[in-house]
Amino acid sequence: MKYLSKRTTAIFLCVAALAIVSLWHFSERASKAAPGCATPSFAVVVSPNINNSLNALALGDLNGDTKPDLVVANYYSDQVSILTGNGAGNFTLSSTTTTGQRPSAVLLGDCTTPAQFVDALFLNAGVSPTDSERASLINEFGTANNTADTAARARVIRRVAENPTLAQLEYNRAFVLMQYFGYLRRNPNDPPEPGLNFDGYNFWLTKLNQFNGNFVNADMVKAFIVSSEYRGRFGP
Ligand SMILES: [Ca+2]
Repeated sequence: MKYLSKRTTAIFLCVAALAIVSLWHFSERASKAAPGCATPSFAVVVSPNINNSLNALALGDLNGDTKPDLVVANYYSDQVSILTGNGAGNFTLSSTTTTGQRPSAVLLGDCTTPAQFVDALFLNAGVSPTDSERASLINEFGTANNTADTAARARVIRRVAENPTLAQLEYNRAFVLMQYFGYLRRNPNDPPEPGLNFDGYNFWLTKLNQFNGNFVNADMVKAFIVSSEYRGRFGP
């Protein structure tokens, strides 16, 4: 028993000595920078909560601002998250999408076809193109099956923006808004607008669209001129 006690004490002392030497050695190494480098310093640059068990990530510019963004797969959350980079090493959580069970890898690539690109533009514009117009715009990309050709994208965007139907719709929206600014000197949803919403604006916009922008036939300007609100601006 006495022998075992001495042996245990000896082993303990040896382990303690090794630990002290290792700690001293590690601290010496840790405090030294690599040749030509500043003193090592690390700070957390990814602060958003990206959920449970980050299992894979990929770096790429997802929003076209030339600054790298991150896509991460959260294994146990069954989610994929996008973190937008500011170009200085900081990332902000911008969106999270639920996936199937246990996403374990992410891969980046341009998967938008010319047809999808053209359809999305018209959808956002609220305009339905003719078949020939749609085909003509898709043909801007030639035989490519993606939208990597930035010059073709620019041409398509310009042609959609110059679509006569879209131009008329935007003109009508601005025209109705001008009635509120010019005759009533207020926003469409400001008092004394009933409900303080855009119901009145939308009513006149719908009517102007129905008359293809002909404000005379739509009785629109006339309605503003004879309104008690407009006439009340000049007297009781
Ligand atoms: Ca970016």
